[in-house]
Amino acid sequence: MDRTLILLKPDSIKGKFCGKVISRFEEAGFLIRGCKMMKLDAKILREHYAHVADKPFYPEIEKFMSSTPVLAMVIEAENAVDKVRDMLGVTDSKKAAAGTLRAMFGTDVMVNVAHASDSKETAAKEVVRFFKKEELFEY
Ligand code: FUP
Repeated sequence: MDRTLILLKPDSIKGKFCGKVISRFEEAGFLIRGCKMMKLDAKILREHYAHVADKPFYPEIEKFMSSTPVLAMVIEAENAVDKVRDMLGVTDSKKAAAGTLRAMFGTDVMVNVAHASDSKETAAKEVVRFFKKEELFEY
């Protein structure tokens, strides 16, 4: 079983479709291991988006991602990273395949429903970045 980090972005919060997204993960067999609301500051965003922090669009990402709290989750299933990314669709919501979460709820490349870790290695780092050990649950 693998874990992956999800951040339900401000468009999910403002659009009130967090529940629908979480339902899809649960229906697909994922277990919720951790879940909390967080206001992301510039420091954690710069760390999380280090791979794009020098891009011209980065200030917009920082502004958007701190415009409301996000819902951070750690969810678990077999092959969790690939499964979640398949369910979300590609980064650009406008290009996301029909039936994916971004095709259904997303707007564009930045306003795209949720972040999900892009590899098992990244997931391990991202889970630690956003969750303390005692915030994750075995049951
Ligand atoms: P993802 O793995 O889907 O989060 O996407 P990336 O790592 O490629 O992008 C990181 C963040 O930058 C995403 F929130 C999307 C955003 N982005 C833009 O806003 N504009 C771009 O041209 C590319 C990415």
